[in-house]
Amino acid sequence: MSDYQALMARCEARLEKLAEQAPVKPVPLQERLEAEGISRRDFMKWSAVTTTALALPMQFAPMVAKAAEVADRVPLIWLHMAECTGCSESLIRCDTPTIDTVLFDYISLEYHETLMAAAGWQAEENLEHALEAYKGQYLLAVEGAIPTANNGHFLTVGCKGHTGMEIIHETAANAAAIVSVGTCAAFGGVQAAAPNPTEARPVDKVIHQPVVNLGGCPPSEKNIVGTLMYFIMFGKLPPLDMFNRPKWAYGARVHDNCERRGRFDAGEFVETFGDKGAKEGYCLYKVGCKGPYTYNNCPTERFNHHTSWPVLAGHGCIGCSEPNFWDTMADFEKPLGRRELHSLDKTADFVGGAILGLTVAGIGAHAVASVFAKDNKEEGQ
Ligand code: FSX
Ligand code: SF4
Ligand code: F3S
Repeated sequence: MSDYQALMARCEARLEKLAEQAPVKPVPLQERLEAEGISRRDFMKWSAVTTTALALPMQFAPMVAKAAEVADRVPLIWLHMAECTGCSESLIRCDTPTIDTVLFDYISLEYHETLMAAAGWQAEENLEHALEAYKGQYLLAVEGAIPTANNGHFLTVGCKGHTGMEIIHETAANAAAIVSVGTCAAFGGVQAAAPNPTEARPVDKVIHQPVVNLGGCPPSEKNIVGTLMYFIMFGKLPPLDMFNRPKWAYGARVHDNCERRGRFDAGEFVETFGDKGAKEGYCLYKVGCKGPYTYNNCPTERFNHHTSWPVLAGHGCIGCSEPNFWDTMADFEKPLGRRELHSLDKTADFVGGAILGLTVAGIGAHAVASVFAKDNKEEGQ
């Protein structure tokens, strides 16, 4: 059996098993979508787009649809640690519901501090019940870093005053899979930026189980829902890169798919915000764009109903899906120059250094091209 056939068989068997379980939600997904004015045709289109985004062959599209329909059989526990809740906002903050947001509501969301109606003791009880009832089956999504200084007491959650460290250990113990949603949970984020007074750490440095890291401050709704879909379909973690990010979402540099890449190649750069080049949509490298060092699918998937992404809105990428970006990518409106990235990680050093070398060589050549372009223009004036 080829790898591809084995993957397909695994997916079919998993979906059949899930379909045999009693539905958790009283109203099937299809009816919910119809109630929101989303047609079957739109849903099938979404399945095809999600299949492509997940880097799966098109034959998987009906399985993506099927996985969405049985998504309510997969319990999801979503925790908030030290963070801003922008990751949840990225997913739910839409003026009209999309298939992704309806789906998020349709999944058996057992616990989510900012979305659930329960509060206080009731909320604590819900979490305890979910951990017991779905032992070994639930998907654990964590938003935010875990403060570890002072025995974790920089972060206590709920009326029992448990620390983030206690909660993460308890919930991770029997999770079927763990997803760090956003750069804070994945790499520490802003609270882990120097001097990191609370000694905030990423989830995978606090527990020992494997974790999928969804970089991005915040990650797009596509990267969050796509990862949930992958788990529903295959019951396992997707192929990951060196920072444990799913390759389907973080396999290419922002720079590789940027719509301004032609400008970069032509040596057409914005020199200062608001200049003529900015109005013409020139490349933002010289005003600090970190797209050449950043792995994410923002240019292709975008945010908020596929409306826009940072570079399209006119600001450079600040590298928000990379480890320690607050420290390594700043100043956000100046080019990095020859500074090394990820100085704590030798492999990353090499990769970052190699990318940087290529880019700087490219910039050198383009700078020459820019000078010629400028000279020609001046001569023609
Ligand atoms: Fe962090 Fe998510 Fe940035 Fe905020 O919670 S990744 S600060 S968008 O919300 O964790
Ligand atoms: Fe796009 Fe930034 Fe690369 Fe320029 S440097 S092409 S704006 S990603
Ligand atoms: Fe973040 Fe850069 Fe995308 S700043 S949102 S990775 S374009």
